[in-house]
Amino acid sequence: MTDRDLDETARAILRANDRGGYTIPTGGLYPFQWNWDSAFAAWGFSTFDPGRGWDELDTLFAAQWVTGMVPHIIFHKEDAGYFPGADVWATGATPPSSGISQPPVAAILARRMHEATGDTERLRALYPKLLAWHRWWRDWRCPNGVACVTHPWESGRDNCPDWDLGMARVDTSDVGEYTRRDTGHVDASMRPGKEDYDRYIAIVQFGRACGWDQETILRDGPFLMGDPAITFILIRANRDLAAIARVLGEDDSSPLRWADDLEAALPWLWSDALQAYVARDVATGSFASAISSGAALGLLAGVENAAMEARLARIWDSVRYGIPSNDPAADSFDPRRYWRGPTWPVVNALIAIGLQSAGRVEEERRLRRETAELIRQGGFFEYFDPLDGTACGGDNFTWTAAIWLAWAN
Ligand code: 9WN
Repeated sequence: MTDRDLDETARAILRANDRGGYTIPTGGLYPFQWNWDSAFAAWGFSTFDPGRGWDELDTLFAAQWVTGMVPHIIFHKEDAGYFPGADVWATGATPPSSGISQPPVAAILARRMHEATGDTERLRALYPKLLAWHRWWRDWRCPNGVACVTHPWESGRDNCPDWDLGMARVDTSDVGEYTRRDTGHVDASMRPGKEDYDRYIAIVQFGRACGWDQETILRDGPFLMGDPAITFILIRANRDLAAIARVLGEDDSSPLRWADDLEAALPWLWSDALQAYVARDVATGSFASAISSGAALGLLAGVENAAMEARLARIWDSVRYGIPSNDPAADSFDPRRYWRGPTWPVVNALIAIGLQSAGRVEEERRLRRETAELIRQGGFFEYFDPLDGTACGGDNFTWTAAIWLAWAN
């Protein structure tokens, strides 16, 4: 297949996963609208149908809560093929949605979409919603300065080693029986384990029991960890939002201030032992024991740190394809198990945005080449083994098709 054939296939995947104004990540495994998947889908659509790209973001933000939170899943239509569905979350939201958020990449990608396609009016309509969402992150997810997550699913990097410590403290004794659906769609050895799922569900049950009251969740919730990835994404997203505000002639210095405050709080995530920014448990102060791709997203935020760069260079050089989601030197590294080792094209694309901004042309080219090679060899899969390139997880994946069109090709 030539690259132009792959372009055609990628566009066909986006069209096939389109459910009318929103896309699903892939049929079967993920039958609803996911937050950061949709932002990537919008970026992909913008390369051949800009109006449809903006529609994707509009549908996502139409599900924004009055608090400003943009949920991580929007259950537009019922589908028994995924667990936990709307009935388990029981948030009472319209449209039905989950009760947590996901990485705030929308402003970063909306800015790029606008630069490529114009359409200032579509961006203008989105701006107050982006601002409200970023304010929500500031008010409800930065209890000690950096961005924290209240559930591993909120991080978008579900079972990465960052969360092991916090997850170990989650009590699962009252979870009860439930039936997973994910392992009916893809190889169970590539998915999070049973113990992980019990804990995921226990955290959801806590949120549901307190009516998704954020004060209670932050104060008494079973899981709260500082996330280097979301902190870095939010730094970049706030600076991009400030740039959007300038284009629109809006006068609000809040996003720049929020970005500076996040950057000033970064030392809290610095592990002397690992010489990297890693996740940290708010309750105990303990650091995660491995360097994940969350650290590499420092490049997206433009954070400079020589010691960290040396670690990242070693990690990248120890695999053949892309930035791995976990350090191959760590005991927890598993090259095909979801966020415990595989490389994810979308994360590579975010890192590349940072490399581009910093004028690091050679590294950006290398990351693009390695990611493109994975897709050329394996197709539009969810993620890949960084050692031998084996394609893993779901096929015909929206965000892999999107980043092929918008960046990797
Ligand atoms: C839970 C849809 C989502 C991605 C996440 C990825 C995975 C869900 C799951 O799939 O998470 O949100 O059920 O495993 O980890 O990043 O947004 O593609």
